[in-house]
Amino acid sequence: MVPENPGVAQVEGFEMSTWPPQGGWEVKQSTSLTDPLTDPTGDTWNQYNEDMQYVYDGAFSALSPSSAMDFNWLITPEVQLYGNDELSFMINYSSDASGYSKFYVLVEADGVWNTVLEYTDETTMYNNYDEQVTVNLNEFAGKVVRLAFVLKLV
Ligand SMILES: [Ca+2]
Repeated sequence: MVPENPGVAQVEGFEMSTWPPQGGWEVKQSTSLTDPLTDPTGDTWNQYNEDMQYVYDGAFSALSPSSAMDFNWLITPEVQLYGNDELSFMINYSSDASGYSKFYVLVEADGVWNTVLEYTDETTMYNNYDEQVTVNLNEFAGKVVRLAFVLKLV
């Protein structure tokens, strides 16, 4: 049995004074979801506070602008997962007939990235901070993982 989380939540609101956040956060790019990760060139994930409709709480958010090319990865530090851990986040994501941006959440465990959430259907979808997204991580209980938020813009 993997022990349950003793009650410790790791929270990131992107309010820091450096980008990416300290402690092992990384920003990478790739030409597909399975190609090697490379250091970013051009626009990609960044700390953002220019238009508050894209900030859920506080003064800042993490945003990947529509000018970003290829697959843009925002990767967390390593985290020890317990038996009952889950990932929760707020997102401002829109997909409609004018563009089908793709969004993924991946978990790296034992050296392999696993897709645990994907918004890839060419359907109209809005979640403009309307409701929290929660991802069950039971599959990775007991492992040390990294999580990645990946955006592929049109
Ligand atoms: Ca924030």
